[in-house]
Amino acid sequence: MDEKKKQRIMIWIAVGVFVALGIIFLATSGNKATTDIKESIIGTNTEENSGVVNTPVPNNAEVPQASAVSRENLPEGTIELVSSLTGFSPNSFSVKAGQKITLAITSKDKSHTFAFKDPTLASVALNAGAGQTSAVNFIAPTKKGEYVFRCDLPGHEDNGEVGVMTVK
Ligand SMILES: [Cu+2]
Repeated sequence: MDEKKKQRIMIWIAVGVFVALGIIFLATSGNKATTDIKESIIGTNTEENSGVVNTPVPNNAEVPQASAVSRENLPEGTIELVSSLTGFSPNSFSVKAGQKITLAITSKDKSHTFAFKDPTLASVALNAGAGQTSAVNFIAPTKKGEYVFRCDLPGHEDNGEVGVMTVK
């Protein structure tokens, strides 16, 4: 093999390595870009992308429409209750006075509602159809104590669909 041929082979090997490195670089940066896009679309669960709307405050007469949401999108720290014909699970939870709360109910069987008995919290109202999740944001009362909630559909409270929110 003469020197010229050797040189040509060396050049082709160099070009091959260069192209391979280029492909690896593009593939890696491409993956990173995809991840970035995914993260910007999906993100972490925050209030902004949860689909939960409305933040009624105590003594607010306006009853907002609770939003039907996907359970997976609920923001971190959401108080999640499962409603069924036999009751809420859990049937009690605690919040801090004046704290902003995201509350969600998921119905296991039939349609259910969530409503406080205390009229100052009349604006916090949820209803979820069978298998659905419904959520609302609200500001916890500044008055500490126990606030009874229940499903206000006929007969449901009598069947045990009742619970207590403690404001600490
Ligand atoms: Cu019910």
